[in-house]
Parts: sequence; structure tokens; C-alpha cells
Amino acid sequence: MRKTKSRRTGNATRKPERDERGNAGELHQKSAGNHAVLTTNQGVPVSDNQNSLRSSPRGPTLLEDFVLREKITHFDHERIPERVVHARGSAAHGFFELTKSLKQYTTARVLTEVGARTEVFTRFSTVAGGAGSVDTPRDVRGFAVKLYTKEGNWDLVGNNIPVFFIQDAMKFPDLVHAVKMEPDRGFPQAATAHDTFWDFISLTPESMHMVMWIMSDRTLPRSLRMMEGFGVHSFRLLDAAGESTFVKFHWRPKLGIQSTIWDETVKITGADHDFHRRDLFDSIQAGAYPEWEFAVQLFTQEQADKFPFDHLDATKLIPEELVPLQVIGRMVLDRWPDNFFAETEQVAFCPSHLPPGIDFSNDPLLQGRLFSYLDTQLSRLGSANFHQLPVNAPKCPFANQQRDAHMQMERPKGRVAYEPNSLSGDSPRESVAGFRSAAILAQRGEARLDKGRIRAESFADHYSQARMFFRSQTPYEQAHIASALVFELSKVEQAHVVAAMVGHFRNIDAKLGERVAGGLGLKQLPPAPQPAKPIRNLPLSPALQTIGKMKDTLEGRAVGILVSDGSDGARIKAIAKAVKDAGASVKIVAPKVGGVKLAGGATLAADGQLAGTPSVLFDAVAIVLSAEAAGKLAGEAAAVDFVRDAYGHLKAIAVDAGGRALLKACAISADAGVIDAADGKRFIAAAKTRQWDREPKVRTLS
Ligand code: HDE
Repeated sequence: MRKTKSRRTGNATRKPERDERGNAGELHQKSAGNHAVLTTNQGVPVSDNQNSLRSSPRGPTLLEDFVLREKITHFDHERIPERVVHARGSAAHGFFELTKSLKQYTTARVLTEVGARTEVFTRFSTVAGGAGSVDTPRDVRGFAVKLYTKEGNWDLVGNNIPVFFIQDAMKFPDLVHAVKMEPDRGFPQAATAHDTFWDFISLTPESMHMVMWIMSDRTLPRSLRMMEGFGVHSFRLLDAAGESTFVKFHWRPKLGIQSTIWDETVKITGADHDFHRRDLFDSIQAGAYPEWEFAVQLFTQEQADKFPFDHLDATKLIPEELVPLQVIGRMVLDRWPDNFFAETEQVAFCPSHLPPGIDFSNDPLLQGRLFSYLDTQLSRLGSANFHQLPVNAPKCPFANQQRDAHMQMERPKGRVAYEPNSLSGDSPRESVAGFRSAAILAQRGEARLDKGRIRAESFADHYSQARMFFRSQTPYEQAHIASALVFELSKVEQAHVVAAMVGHFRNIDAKLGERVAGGLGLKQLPPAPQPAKPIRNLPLSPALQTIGKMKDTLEGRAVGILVSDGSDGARIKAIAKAVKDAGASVKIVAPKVGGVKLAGGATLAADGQLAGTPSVLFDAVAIVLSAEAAGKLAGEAAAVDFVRDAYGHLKAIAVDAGGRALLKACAISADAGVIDAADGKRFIAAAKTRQWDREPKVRTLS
């Protein structure tokens, strides 16, 4: 311990050393003050970190140089295999707090001890792209939470969409191979808009419900902080008597859900590859901690028997209108990891990690996942001891007779590494409070088989919930789904794949089929495939909307104010105050990052330079310009794009006279979302939403 300290703080008796320049002017920074002495991994102090050992100043380099060899060898091995899916992710530490006990249903302490806080580590991810891909493709988002409970780790490894593409784990490798870049050409990266994906989907009717979700704006989240999370599968809660209740888990963002629109997303991708990671980082640094409510849907076997779908089928959801959500806790993320690799990259989630009192359902997709994740961690982290990494280790005591293996970090004591034993007085033994599995009796009417590769007939209805989802959306959202489908299928080269997909859409909703066919310019409507089961009109579920569920708030959002030399400082100040009072952040955007000289002569620093800070990075914009600057900026592409995109992406725009002149030069006509900069109240109200009625004026939707 003392050794570590003296190394960190420098040896008090050591004489301060001075930085030096070498023969070719290279800088040798010397250890002094709080700077530790640089050493090899064996603790040997290093005298020169700039030059390798050479036989003469101009080479060659000697094999003897163990300092060089150690450094380069370690570097060569810095990467571990990236996750085959969900490779691109961002994570944060925080806590879960229970607000309502589920004592009646479960023995799990994390769900019964009201007020207790459980540490969590939560990782959000995209699915298809590699670790270095962008944050904003059209893609499902992973929503994985590791809860370090008093009774062992609970990994709730979910997504931001409550259903999945497939019903059986057997199909997962096929699905992933189809969506990933095509293996012969190595593109497209992180995109579904290509032949192999839609070919597989066109032959997989069970995917149709998920297709509606991924083509909706849910896959274009405005922020990771504005996404819902879902455990997807049904799980079981177990009480002390071993009785079980089914449960679905939900996370609901405090800031409400919000999405961007496709054109905006594409441009955000160009402006900031790390859009979501930066947003999460910035909000935590600013103390605006992202927060979610934790909710459950509880139901019995008897209720499940009456559902018009099979809840063990992961392509189905249970509408809130059928089984209401009960909020029982909250999660707050309040600490960014110290080190991205050690924590975000090395965190190992496994849906098989559950504390006593929670249990799995028979969902065949979940059952396959119980195998896959442990296997994945062995290949990714390279050792059966991956649970010893700090981010993965339980925070409660843990002990067993497992020993050895690669990278064993522990030093177990004593001669006993087996059980039962009589030689040790303190070796770990089983407990009545240990994990138990629900004893499930065969359900009434269920086919009894000893073995068989058979898909349940109750999984056969592939279109009814897809229809329910589509028809539950607002007209704007339906238009976005239809347009997204047209966009994606326009990139597909094989005509028979396109035709097959349009056939499926006709089964989901006849008008949707026609709209997509129209958008693609098909000469005739392709035939709809024969459904395995008659399609039903289920009651609609408005809770599935995004627009309908947006919160009336500007909290956590960002507003950009475009300014120039000669801008009205008082006006800028008033807008900034109104925005901040509403809980949003403000960024000043100027032609030069050094800032501007305001009308009164004062200077105002800029947060971003115009060309590098487009309006897609904001939820609403204000444009406060001198008349002279407005004229100048009308000839500046970045300014024209700033204005046109804000308008095209349906954002509120506050303008003073200069701003109005720039809008006019960009041929933008005023509407309800273009507001006088003096009317802060109206601007804030409009900034909280999008000007949906403007959309038909700016783009043709299918
Ligand atoms: Fe995953 N999934 N998955 N998945 N999944 C992985 O495990 C897999 C599924 C999800 O931030 C892998 O550690 C199979 C559904 C998330 O580290 C892998 C099947 C849901 C993450 C794997 C599914 C998910 C993963 C790759 C079908 C939502 C990222 C890296 C049976 C409920 C966790 C890893 C993180 C990661 C397998 C389907 C969510 C390969 C076989 C359904 C959020 O093991």
C-alpha cells in the first residue's frame, strides 16, 4: 500500500528532476511533484520513453530493448473481440431505488426493500454496427442494466423496443448475418437498407411486428435519455411458497420519449458520430442525471390463457391497456465510467444472471439467450474468470469451489476446494435462501411431448399485432413508417424481395401496402401471402405512439442561438434565460468560434462555429442577427442549411428582424412555428414539440 502511494505521489526524498530536450529536440518530461515515476509492467523505472535502444544513434534497434518490446507487445494486444452484436455502446454507473414493494409476489430483496438503493451499471447500444460505427443509424437500441443486488447480480438485458424479430433462438445467427454488412462486399455498415436483410425478413413472417417498430421513429431516438427500455420476455416472480406470477419489465424515461426524423438523423450522423455518447456524457457531467421509472406488468397464468396472443412469443407485447404498468422504482445514472475499456467494453451482461425470487419463463428466445451470453463472454473476455473484473464482480459476498483458469486474480486459501467436505470449518455451503426455479405443471390443453422441434401453434399469428401497432400510431407516425419502408426497399436490388415485402404490408394494413407500392412506383400490387392464422383487428393501443407520449417539457433539450456581429445582446440574453428557465441548455453559434461583437460593443463568446454546429444538433433555434449580417449569411451555405434544416426538421424558430430577413432569403414562409424572438413564452411552448403540420410542405411522405 505504502509502495503504491509513494509511486503515485513521487518519492519525497527524490530530487526534483527537470524536463529535458534530447539530441533531436524531443521532449523528456521528468517525474516530479505528483507525477509518478513511469515504469514497465514489472515496476522497473524507465529513464527514456522517447528512444528505443540502438547500436548507434541512427540504428539498428536492438532486440535487447525489453522496455520497447513490452510496450509494443501490450499495445498489439489492446483490442479484444468486439461484441458480435451490440458492439457500439455507451454506459454509465448509477443506482436503482425501489419505491413500491413487490413482497406479495417475490422474495427478491431488490424488489421488496423499499427505499434501498442498488448500484447499477447500464449500457446502451446499437445492434448492427461495429464498435467504431456511428451512434445514429436506424437501429434497435440495447438497454442493458446490471443491478448489483445483495443477493447477486441481476442483468436485465433489454432493448428499447418491446418485441423482437424472431421466436426461436435457432434463428438468431441467420437474422444477424442477414442484417450485418454483406459478407462478400463488406458493406453496408450499420444499416438494414440492403438486400440480405430484407430477403431474410421477407421469408420470415414472424418478423412483421418488429418491422413496424424498426421502421417507426423509435429507432431514431433523440437521446439515450429519452428512450424506453423493455425486458421483452415474460419472466416469473417467485414468492416464499414457490408460487409464481408472470412479469414484464419496463423502463420509462423521466424526460419522456422523443425521436428525431429521418432526414435529421442522417445529418446528425454527419455532424457528430458520437451524438448519443456525447449527450449522455455531457448530461452526467452537467449534473442533469438521466432517470427512468421502473415499472412492471404483472399477470397470472389464468390471465395469460385469455390473452389473444401467446405471451411466451417474443414477437408479441402485452398492451398497457390490457395489463397496466405499475411503477415500482427508479433508476438514476450519475457517474460516467473512469475508463471506457475497463468498464463499458469489459462489462459482461448475461440474462441468466438473476437473484433468488425472479425466474425465467419458457420463452424459447429467452431460453436460447441463457446459453449464448455466457458463451459470448468466454470468447470476448478470454477467461472463465471474467466475473472477477471489477465491473462484473458482484458487490455482495460470493464464494464457491471454482478454482484456477486463465487470469485468476484471487488467492483462495486452504486445502479444500470441493464440497461436501469435513476438513474445513468455513467453506461455502448451499442455503435454503438460494436460487430456486419455479415448478411448473403442464398447462391445460398443452401438447405433451417428450421431445420435438415444434413451433407452438399459438405463435402462428404474425400480423395482428403488427396491424395493431401500425394503426395505433398518429397519422404523422404512420407516414414516417410508410416512408421509411419506401426508403429501405428503394435500396433493395432484387425485385422479388421488394414484392414479397409489399405483400406482407398488405396483410398488415391494406392502405400501408398501397402507400409503399405507390412510393416505390410499382406498376401493380404484389399478392399478399397466405397468413398462417386469420388476422384479427385487436383493440388499438395509443400507448405505443411516440408523438402521443412526448412530454410537454424542454428539460434536457438544447436550443441553438445563431448570432453575428451587431446582434442585439439584450434579445439574446432574454431568449437564453427563457430557455434555461425551461430546463434546456443554450449554445451560441457564430460565424467564428472566437465570438461576436454585439450591437452595443460588448463581446459574446461562441460555443460553436457555424459550419461545425448545424441546427440538427438542437431541438429549436433562435436567429438574432443584424441586418448587415443577415444579408451576408444569405450567401453562406452553412447559414442557409442551418435555417432550412431547422425548418425542414419541423423545429420552432425564433427570429428578430435580421433572422426574419435570413428566412426570407432562404425562401422560408412563416408559420405557427416561426415566432417573434420577443415572444419568449410562445417560443418555449413551440420548442417543446415539433411542427408536425409543416411536414407535408417540406417533403413528400408516402
Ligand atoms: Fe442479445 N446478445 N441475443 N438480445 N443482446 C448479445 O452478448 C443473443 C436478444 C441484447 O451492452 C451478445 O455480450 C441471442 C433480445 C443486448 O453488452 C450475444 C439472442 C434482446 C445486448 C447475444 C438475442 C437482446 C446483447 C453479444 C436470440 C432484448 C448488449 C455480446 C436468442 C431483450 C449487452 C454479448 C451489452 C448482446 C445473443 C436476442 C438484447 C451474442 C442468441 C431478444 C442489450 O450473446
